[in-house]
Amino acid sequence: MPIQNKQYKAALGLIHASKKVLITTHLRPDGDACGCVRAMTEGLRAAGKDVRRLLLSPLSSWYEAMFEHKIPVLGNDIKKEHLPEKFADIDLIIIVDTNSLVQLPGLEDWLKTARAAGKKILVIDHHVTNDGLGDIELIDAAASAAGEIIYDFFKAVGWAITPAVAEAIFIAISTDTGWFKYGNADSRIFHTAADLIQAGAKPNEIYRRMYQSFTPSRLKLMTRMLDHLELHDNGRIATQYILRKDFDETGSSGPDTENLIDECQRIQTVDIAVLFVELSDGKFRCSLRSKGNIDVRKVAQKFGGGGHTLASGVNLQGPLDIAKASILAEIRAQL
Ligand SMILES: [Mn+2]
Repeated sequence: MPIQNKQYKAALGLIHASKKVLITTHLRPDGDACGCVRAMTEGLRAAGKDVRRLLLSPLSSWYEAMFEHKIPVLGNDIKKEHLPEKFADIDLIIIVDTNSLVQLPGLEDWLKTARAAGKKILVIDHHVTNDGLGDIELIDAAASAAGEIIYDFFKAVGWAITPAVAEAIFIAISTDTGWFKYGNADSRIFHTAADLIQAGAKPNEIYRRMYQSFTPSRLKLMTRMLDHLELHDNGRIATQYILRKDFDETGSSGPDTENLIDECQRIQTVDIAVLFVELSDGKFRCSLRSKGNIDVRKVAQKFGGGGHTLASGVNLQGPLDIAKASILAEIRAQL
């Protein structure tokens, strides 16, 4: 159901009632997450709010440039046990692009105590998976990106779409639609994109920064992944993996895996793409993509993960062979 105008007004009421706002987003922030954090920062500062931000994992280099200075990362720059004192004076927490505790590791306890202490939480999200974390939630599962909801929010409450806001939201919507080529790239997103270009977003510059900014290490990591490509079920399912040693030997790191899963979808027969990335704790991050014939969220959900119909993810225990067999079995059950 589309978000009602009165919900936007209620969210604005929460913002007006606060002075110091903390914005955060999910683990492994993507373009949508970063674009939302940036756009909300701009809007809130223009509204006279004191804005602070916290990330749950480091940004990839191509998103770092979106922010005027480095945003602290939980675990690296701020210890979990210091959250209460660090953010004691925050009165509003805004969570963008997720509403799930599994996507906010390290924040669970603090969110609970913060809420009990009277801090308010505003959630802006477009995922179906939902822990109901907010006092007010702007949730639109039909939105292709959380940035789309942020755009509607700005319009509904009369906040200015400055060139900086336009750029941030354009990054959010373009990256979450795979540069307007996934199944979620509907007419609404193209209308929004047109408005944002009108407001100052420069697609060619953004494209270069987001998609033509590989380091040689990242390209080498991609070739490793492609070397590990296997096709199953007459080419309908593609599996790939990246191990810790692939990162070490190519000089790349976790954020470099972003979007690499899409490469194998160039193969005509491939309907479902799966990428396993070995994590530092020995588990595997399994990402799933579908061209549309199967709902990969259902596959991820079977193992406790979540996401969207065409893009989902879940963390699995190793070893890789077992993880792969379980995922393949579940995909076949869904087909
Ligand atoms: Mn998103």
